[in-house]
Amino acid sequence: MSKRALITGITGQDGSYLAEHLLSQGYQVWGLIRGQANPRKSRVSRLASELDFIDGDLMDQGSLVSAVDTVQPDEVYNLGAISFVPMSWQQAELVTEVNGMGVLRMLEAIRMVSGLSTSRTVSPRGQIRFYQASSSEMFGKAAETPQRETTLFHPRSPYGAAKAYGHYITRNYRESFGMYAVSGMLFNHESPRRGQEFVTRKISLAVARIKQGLQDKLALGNLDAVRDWGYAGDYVRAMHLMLQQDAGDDYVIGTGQMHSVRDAVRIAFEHVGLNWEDYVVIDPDLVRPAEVEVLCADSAKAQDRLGWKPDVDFPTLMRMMVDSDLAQVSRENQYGDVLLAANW
Ligand code: NDP
Ligand code: GDR
Repeated sequence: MSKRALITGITGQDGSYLAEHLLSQGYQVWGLIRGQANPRKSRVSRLASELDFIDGDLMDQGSLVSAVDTVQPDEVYNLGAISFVPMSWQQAELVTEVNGMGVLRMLEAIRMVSGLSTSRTVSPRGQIRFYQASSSEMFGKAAETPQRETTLFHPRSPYGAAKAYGHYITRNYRESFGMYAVSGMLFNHESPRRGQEFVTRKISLAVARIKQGLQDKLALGNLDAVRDWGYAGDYVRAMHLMLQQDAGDDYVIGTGQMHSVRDAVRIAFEHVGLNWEDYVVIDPDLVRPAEVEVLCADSAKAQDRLGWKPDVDFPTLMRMMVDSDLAQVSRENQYGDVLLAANW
């Protein structure tokens, strides 16, 4: 019998890669879709013949209970979130509801459908396994670099604070009810499917447009921010591995390599034979109210216990994204069409 997985955030970057990975492993996959005629559903239409969709929203407890009850999954991957950090200063309450309370709602849905009592713990055997998409943003202004599972949290945005709540409540359900509940503390991961608001994709798309004469300048905020950027296709393998162990746990996932936004810009422009300093301008409005300056992962635990390691390094990733956007922009030119959701 093939395993059954339910994925929230199926229309996002990670949801699409994870769905592909699980389908390749012989899983039956359901994606939770929110809203009326969600336009982003078309992003996974390529997989539509193999995927099933079920309506639901992390803001709506009943819909989650109904989704879990209908699908009867072996594994639930909670990737749904408002994931753009600056949005969390503009709509702090909404982001907290979706990214924080949404985790609790999904855990409660699993608890109720599994018939777990609130007054006793049970053996994790035979239970629905739960993956929570935790984030390196929880570390924020961390007191140590690199960051590992035991590093203290110091979130710098409402997004990071909400993710910290999601992280702790996941651990709490593991400890309270014996649930197989995992937190993947993932560092930034990118791909040609990355949303255009995130810095790597903003850069790769701008480089492609500048190269083809469609754009003059690229406005950015803090060029000194340092991140540990990996490839999303590598990271979804880690998510799956985390749910195949004897018990749930927390794992840091990253490459252990640090690069600045300036490095990202340089690599991308160099790839098309241009000098970034001729094109990049600084827009102070893009600098965040509280910045996370440096993040770098110590993934020794995941490497040791899961046997996980990334295959794609950051320069290769940036060049992959530029190549993909060059192809997209040239299609856009050819057909006079705006292929905003392309590369999927
Ligand atoms: P995306 O922004 O690409 O996707 C977010 C997904 O969440 C979309 O499918 C969106 O669906 C869904 N969503 C938003 N609001 C709700 C809601 N109320 N109910 C149900 N679903 C909702 O994010 P990524 O794929 O990059 O990231 C996946 C997860 O991993 C997120 O939780 C993110 O915070 C976390 N994360 C990401 C990292 C990264 O570097 N990519 C690193 C660490 C953590 P819709 O189409 O309906 O808007
Ligand atoms: P981040 O990713 O906030 O780390 O969150 P993002 O790509 O938005 O920013 C990375 C760094 O680049 C700096 N920066 C800019 N960022 C954007 N978006 N646009 C700009 O013009 C710009 N200029 C400089 C930022 O200040 C920041 O330091 C991502 C998301 O996927 C989260 O959901 C996830 O949890 C974390 O990664 C880990």
